[in-house]
Amino acid sequence: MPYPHSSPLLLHFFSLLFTLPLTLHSHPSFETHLRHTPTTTTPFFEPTRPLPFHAPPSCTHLALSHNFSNTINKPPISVPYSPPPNCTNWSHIVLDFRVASKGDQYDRIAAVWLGGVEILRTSTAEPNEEGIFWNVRKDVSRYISAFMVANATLTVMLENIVNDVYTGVYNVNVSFLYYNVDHRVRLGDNVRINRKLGVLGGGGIVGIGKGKRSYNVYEKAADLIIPISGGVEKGYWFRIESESDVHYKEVVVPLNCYRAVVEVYVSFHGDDEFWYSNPPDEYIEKNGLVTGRGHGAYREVFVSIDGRFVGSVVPFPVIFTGGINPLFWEPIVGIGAFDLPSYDIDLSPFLGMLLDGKPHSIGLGVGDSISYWLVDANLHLWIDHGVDEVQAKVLDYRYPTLKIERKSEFNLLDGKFKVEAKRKSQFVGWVNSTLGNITTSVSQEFKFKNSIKFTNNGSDKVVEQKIKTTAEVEIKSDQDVLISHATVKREYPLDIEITNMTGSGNDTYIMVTSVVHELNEKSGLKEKNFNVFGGFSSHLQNKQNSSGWMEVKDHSVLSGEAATDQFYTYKDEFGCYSRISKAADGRLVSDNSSFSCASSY
Ligand SMILES: *[C@@H]1O[C@H](CO)[C@@H](O)[C@H](O)[C@H]1NC(C)=O
Ligand SMILES: *[C@@H]1O[C@H](CO)[C@@H](O)[C@H](O)[C@H]1NC(C)=O
Ligand SMILES: *[C@@H]1O[C@H](CO)[C@@H](O)[C@H](O)[C@H]1NC(C)=O
Ligand SMILES: *[C@@H]1O[C@H](CO)[C@@H](O)[C@H](O)[C@H]1NC(C)=O
Ligand SMILES: *[C@@H]1O[C@H](CO)[C@@H](O)[C@H](O)[C@H]1NC(C)=O
Ligand SMILES: *[C@@H]1O[C@H](CO)[C@@H](O)[C@H](O)[C@H]1NC(C)=O
Ligand SMILES: *[C@@H]1O[C@H](CO)[C@@H](O)[C@H](O)[C@H]1NC(C)=O
Ligand SMILES: *[C@@H]1O[C@H](CO)[C@@H](O)[C@H](O)[C@H]1NC(C)=O
Ligand SMILES: *[C@@H]1O[C@H](CO)[C@@H](O)[C@H](O)[C@H]1NC(C)=O
Ligand SMILES: *[C@@H]1O[C@H](CO)[C@@H](O)[C@H](O)[C@H]1NC(C)=O
Ligand SMILES: *[C@@H]1O[C@H](CO)[C@@H](O)[C@H](O)[C@H]1NC(C)=O
Ligand SMILES: CC(=O)N[C@H]1CO[C@H](CO)[C@@H](O)[C@@H]1O
Repeated sequence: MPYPHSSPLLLHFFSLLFTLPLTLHSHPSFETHLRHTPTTTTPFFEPTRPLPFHAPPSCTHLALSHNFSNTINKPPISVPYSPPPNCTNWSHIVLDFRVASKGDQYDRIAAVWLGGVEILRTSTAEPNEEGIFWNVRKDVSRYISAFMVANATLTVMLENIVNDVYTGVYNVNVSFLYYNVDHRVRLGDNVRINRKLGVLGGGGIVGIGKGKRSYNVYEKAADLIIPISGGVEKGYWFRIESESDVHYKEVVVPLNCYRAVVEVYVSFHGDDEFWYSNPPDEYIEKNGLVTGRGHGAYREVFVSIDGRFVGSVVPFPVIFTGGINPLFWEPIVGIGAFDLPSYDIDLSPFLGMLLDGKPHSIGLGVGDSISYWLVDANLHLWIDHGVDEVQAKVLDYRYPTLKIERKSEFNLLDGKFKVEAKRKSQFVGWVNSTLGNITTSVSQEFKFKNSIKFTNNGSDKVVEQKIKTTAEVEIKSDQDVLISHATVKREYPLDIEITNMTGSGNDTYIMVTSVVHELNEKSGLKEKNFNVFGGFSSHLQNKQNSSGWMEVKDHSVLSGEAATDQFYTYKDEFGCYSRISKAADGRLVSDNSSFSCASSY
């Protein structure tokens, strides 16, 4: 049975089939999609694990409530923020982002900042005439220093267009839930060096389990967070239009800082929304195609200090709710669509460059990019309160070269394109603080493989991509004794297939599509405290597969059938959680979760 629609399904989409003409010039800021879905009372959601707070919050505070109507080209919405006056008993904070919308609307990108520090990057689902709603919860305890600033400003950017055609207004509420967490399981103050590479989308708290109160014992939130971002007028994020469009922020790092981590937030839009499916420019030129979606399929977000490369990120390819086949993403949205991952890079080896009391320029750019990327970062700093100054020095800086190989083979519209890239870097530096003289070695490596195949005169397409990243942070004392060793390995396989056929109607065609998408992460940490080694490890497997078809006329979907299955498993020392969610034709078919993984996965 084709997708049942009470009202005519009018769904405008922009698939990664780049041969579609671009008509988005009237929407300069968005790459999004319009659609009407059948009645559903199920909230939209991104399947993930529950937050590890079992008791109700000490207090809840509605911090911002706004209807995002015709907000295009306007500054974001800002309100003053201060902690609720008589709510003192809390140690952790959860952000609750709640949205309701009704009407016709594209999907939109949005972000939340506190004092310019980004605390959530999210995107919207596309509403229908009956109205839809959802909420996103994220543990934001790692930003606690931003919450302690007196008279902070809370800012939400969500550029939307409302006119005769697009009627959907986004009603957004931002609330904070303050939790008082039992610290018994924390190694707490005995842990002299608390380091952990960021957990993707996990907000730093990793313990879960039925009736358990277990928390990430290794993560101590930063004492100070400096935003690496632009002015508030256009949202704090930098809008990056090309590979040469690097944005800089001058920062002065306190002289008693002993640890630094930069956290990068990123999303891709416009001609780069589907960057992983973009063919080389040569193919577009030789075939005389009118599309901006080119420049090959490789992208790398990089961070620099005073013009020196200090780290990079090949991002997880988040698919927004209008992407590839919009029918896939209701009510289950794509992995990361409601809570985009951020990426941590340990900059402690570079403190020797930063600790001179002078401004230094932190740069953000996207290698090989075309218009446009929204990128900003938070510089998390840990302060030694025992001294006014610490000493630091960079011991090893070698500019890491990128190995990249591109193969391109095509005849008219059919062809095959391959990119393989690899970068490995290692940086070493010491910091002499009241914690001792600590040497930090940070190594990062990624391997990137992408293949795009066009057949059937360019109308069928297969994309296969694999990203593997490894980050390691090793900390040694001045006696060359290993104090801590942290590793995070990630893998993001993505397979997309699109077949295009002549449709049944006048000027219609049918696209049969499938997507298999994964975000896998293994992290491990070994720490030595008073000659006792402690450890922690976690393993996340998050896989979505979707298949279906849609009948299309111009950019509108007329009918279709679509299903998405998601398998989520997370394991660590404290327990295991698994969740299997299935949706078909806009309805949630099943959603089963369990704290005993063996039985369900
Ligand atoms: C948003 O719009 C709804 C419906 O028009 C209205 O009831 C509500 O008061 C508005 N909220 C705000 C914060 O303006
Ligand atoms: C907070 O304090 C104010 C004034 O002291 C009081 O009126 C209010 O009831 C208190 N709220 C809570 C939740 O205790
Ligand atoms: C704060 O939390 C602690 C621990 O849960 C509790 O013992 C204490 O009574 C709380 N204080 C207030 C003022 O709520
Ligand atoms: C936001 O809060 C207002 C006031 O409490 C409420 O009327 C509205 O339904 C809320 N919106 C959402 C999306 O939760
Ligand atoms: C916070 O802002 C209020 C009102 O603008 C002002 O009266 C108060 O002094 C400010 N507090 C601080 C600590 O800046
Ligand atoms: C740095 O090292 C020296 C010699 O090892 C030591 O005397 C000094 O106290 C240390 N400085 C700080 C800030 O800890
Ligand atoms: C800290 O350790 C490094 C590496 O062992 C050494 O080169 C440096 O001189 C030490 N710094 C101080 C202040 O002791
Ligand atoms: C291939 O596509 C091009 C452009 O759409 C068209 O001109 C040509 O006739 C097509 N060739 C075949 C064999 O269908
Ligand atoms: C799909 O094929 C039809 C002809 O059957 C063609 O008109 C249309 O442009 C193709 N669409 C895409 C996205 O390649
Ligand atoms: C197909 O569409 C064209 C233009 O929209 C129209 O002139 C023609 O009558 C239509 N044919 C049929 C069979 O509906
Ligand atoms: C997802 O993959 C599984 C295993 O290959 C398969 O049984 C299932 O039908 C797929 N689901 C969708 C919606 O494609
Ligand atoms: C194995 C199991 O628990 N299956 C359940 C999954 O959820 C659906 C409804 O959401 C139930 O009908 C199944 O029994």
